[in-house]
Order: sequence, then structure tokens, then C-alpha cells
Amino acid sequence: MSLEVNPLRFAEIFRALTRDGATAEGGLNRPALSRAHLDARDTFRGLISECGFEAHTDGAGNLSAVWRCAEPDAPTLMLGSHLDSVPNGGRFDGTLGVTAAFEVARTLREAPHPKKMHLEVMDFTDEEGTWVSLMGSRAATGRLTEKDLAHPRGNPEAFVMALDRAGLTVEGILGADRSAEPPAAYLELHIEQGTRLERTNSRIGIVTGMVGIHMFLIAFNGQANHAGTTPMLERQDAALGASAFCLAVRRRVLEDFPDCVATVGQMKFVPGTFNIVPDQVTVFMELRSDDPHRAGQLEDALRGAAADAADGYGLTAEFNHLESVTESAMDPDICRLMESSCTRLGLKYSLLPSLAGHDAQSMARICPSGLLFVPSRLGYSHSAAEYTDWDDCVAGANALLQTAHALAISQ
Ligand code: HGY
Ligand code: MN
Ligand code: MN
Repeated sequence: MSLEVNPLRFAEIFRALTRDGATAEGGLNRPALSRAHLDARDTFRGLISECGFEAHTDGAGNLSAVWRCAEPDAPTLMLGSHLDSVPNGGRFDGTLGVTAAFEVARTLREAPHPKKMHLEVMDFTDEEGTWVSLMGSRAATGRLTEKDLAHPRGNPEAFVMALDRAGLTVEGILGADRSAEPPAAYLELHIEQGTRLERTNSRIGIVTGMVGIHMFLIAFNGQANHAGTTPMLERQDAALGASAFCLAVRRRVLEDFPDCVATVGQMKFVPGTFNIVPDQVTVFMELRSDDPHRAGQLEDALRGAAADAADGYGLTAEFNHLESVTESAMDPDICRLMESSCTRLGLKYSLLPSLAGHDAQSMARICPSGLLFVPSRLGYSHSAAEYTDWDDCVAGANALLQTAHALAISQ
């Protein structure tokens, strides 16, 4: 009988790791470096020592469980994901991956065959970009710059407070680069966060590559004025430019860039109250494509749309690039290992690109990396409605185990 994870133990660890930051709606609210996120890390750290692993934390706060095989200078197989969530997110995004990686490492450690690799189970900091997208894994792969950390998505003051709370420093984060001694390979299990597996009746998704994600701040500048006494046609209302731009984003993508997606996730109004015509509205927009050339073309098109929206309402617009996560390919040999794992387990699988960003995207810069998906019910994610059948979670963990076994166990 081939090696299998222990479903009860797996469920027990998942319950333990989804308590901190649990919401009444059944989701998780633990943005990176929040108290709830740090509590979840404390819980994981406790489980690491309880289960006989070494706990390691680097300058970026990345927390890992390490088990060393008999060969002191053996390479390391890293498996992981992230414990941080989006605000009011779901229980499975990230936490399922860390839990599955932990269960796989425990099962491999118990397997009778000699291991030829050390095992490292990783929880990366701020995968969700509460502060900086994929912050922990980009720090670990030497792809984070001082500039990235100088312009955190929240505001710099809140970022400094969050670093203090977590006992981190900018220098420490930038020093977490381990690209000089990379793992031999990196594997991740994650929920799909879409409906493609459901639609094809696949139990497992084998990810071939991830899209690039490009984030921008577009400030529309008008003139603050009295909401009562300023005639409607004499206003320079920044909200109108921002709103026209928002609709133009959708129109341009649908009409000219159906292979891309673009999202306005936030708008900040200044001064931001009832009785003042807004002086400035900053639009937080991101666009995604697996082709950097198309992403560049869409950016140019949206720069034009912003200028047109501003002109239409007597405003000015500043279109600033905030940060980008570059698209990346998963390792073809690891994808083939994953295919044979699924075949051996009798799991129907499909090969597909990921439209979401993942830590595997960073790790692919320094070592062969692979990412497995399990289905998301009705595709919901980044909300309490996020759900994956536990049987699918166990099937995903077993596919992860078989792949890790093929890499780490002497044949
Ligand atoms: O935004 C994403 O694609 C990922 O969930 N962080
Ligand atoms: Mn995730
Ligand atoms: Mn996410």
C-alpha cells in the first residue's frame, strides 16, 4: 500500500491553525503581522516543537519547521504556503498548504525508507500583500528591494508599527535572502480559488505557471469645495474622474484584453466626508496577465483611459506604478512527477495556469518549484464562503506526499 497522510492528524492540525483570527462567519481575519496572525504563528511554533521539529525564523519572519535526515550536507526539500489571510478571508487560502506540508513532512519522517533530503515546512510572511505582495518569499529569494518596503500598501506609519509588533526590521527583512543556498525543490498545495477544477470534474490541478501581477495608484486631482453651495456644473469633482476610470478599466479589458484581468479594489477620498466635494481620489488598481508584453499594452491603454477620465471632468491624473510580481513557470519535471503521483492515486487532474499569485512564484526564481490545486466550492475565495471538501484536501495532501516522496526518498 503506498504511503498516505493521516487524515485525523491532518484535520487536527488544520483545526489548530484555523483558530487564531477565526470569524463568526467561518472565515479567517488575520492580515500579515496583525495580532491574530502572530498568534497563529505562535500556535504553529508550538506544534513544531511538540512534533519534534526544529523551529526556524528568518529576518522576514518566515517561520519553518525543519527535520534533518542522516546526511548532514544533504539538500533540503521545502514545502509550504502562508498563514496570513486577507481581511475577512477564508480558512483554506494558505493555511491548508501549511497544514498539508506539515502532515506530509511528519508522514515522510515516519516512512521506513532512508531520506536523502532534509525537510522544511515553511509559513511565508505576508503572501497576501497586506504590506508588500509575497513579502516573505520575495525576501527569501532576494527579490525584495528597499524601495518595495519604503512604499508598503498600507501606510508607512502602520507598517512600522506592524514590524515593531512582530519584532522585525527592514534590514532584517532584506537580510533574509537565502538564494545563495536554495532548497533542492519547493512544493506547495493551495486551493484553486476559481471554478476550473469543478467545471472539469478534476480532483487536482497541476499548475504550469502563474500570472504576473502589476499594481498601480492613480490619483485624480480636482478642487475641494462646498457640497451645498457649489453648482453641479462648476465642480472639479475627483470622484467623477475616478468613477469614470473604474468603468473604463472594465470596458477596455472586456473589449480589447479578454486574456487579462484588472481590478479596482480600493478608492481613497480626500478630504473624505459628506459635505466636501472630493479634492483627490486615489484609485488602487491591479492588472494580471501571463504575458508581460500584453500586461504592458494594457497598462498603456489604462494610462490613456485615466487621462481621458480626468479631462472629461476638468481634473488631472497621476498614474503611478506601485509594485509588480513577475509571471513565472513551474518546473516541468516536478509537474511530471505530480502527474504520475495523481495517476498512481487514481486522481483525475488537469494542468492549468494560476490566475492568483502564490509563494511558489517567488520560489521558482531560486529552485525547481511545483504547485498543486484542490477545488474551491463554486470558486469562492478571499471570503468566508471559501470552502473545499475535506476529502479533496486529503487527496491533495496525498498527491503532495507522493511527489515529495519521489524527490526526498532514496529509491
Ligand atoms: O492575490 C492573489 O492572487 C493571492 O491570493 N495573494
Ligand atoms: Mn494564498
Ligand atoms: Mn489569497
